[in-house]
Amino acid sequence: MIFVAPEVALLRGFGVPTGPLEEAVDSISRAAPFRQLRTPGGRPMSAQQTNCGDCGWYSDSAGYRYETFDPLTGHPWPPMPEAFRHLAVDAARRAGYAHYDPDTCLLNRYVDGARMGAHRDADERDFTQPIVSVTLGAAATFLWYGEARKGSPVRIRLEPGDVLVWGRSARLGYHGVQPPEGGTRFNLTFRRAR
Ligand code: MD6
Ligand code: FE
Repeated sequence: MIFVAPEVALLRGFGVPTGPLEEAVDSISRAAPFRQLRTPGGRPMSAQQTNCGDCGWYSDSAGYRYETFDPLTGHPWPPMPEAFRHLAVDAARRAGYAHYDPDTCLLNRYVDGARMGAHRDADERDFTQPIVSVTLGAAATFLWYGEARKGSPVRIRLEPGDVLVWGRSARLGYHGVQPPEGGTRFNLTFRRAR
């Protein structure tokens, strides 16, 4: 494990082999399809999203929030697969968080030029638990800005199976991701939301 910034841990290849994780993504997306959400301001996001777990991150004109039921299907989000939970809990433990208990996983799908602009993950109630983020599919460059949205970010090239864990002083840091380097990239983002 290396720290790419204070309290931002990179675990290279921690999610390898990625095949079982990718199969779980497939199965989740059959029950809760990837869809393009809109920002509260009405602009479509370029990445596509779905969720698994007890609640799911959602965005539309009503704002950013967590929903217990998938607004698209009216059903609860698919349960978090045990392989997901194990990976997230193990990665968090390795990074120094002994009691991680995520209740949701946001799945992002990036095709073509899809990217994620600088933002921070601030819609959760519990900022004492870290975020665990897993890259699957194509590689992409992740940008860590830290406390302010401006300035030149730390650039981290993430390959399939790479895992990032951040929390404590970094929990509300600004970050973004560039488009995938050919092909489709998936990202799993685990949080304790409620
Ligand atoms: C991505 N990730 O890697 C986008 N957020 O595709 C995120 O926005 C993110 O990786 C919070 C924590 C970890 C992340
Ligand atoms: Fe984020």
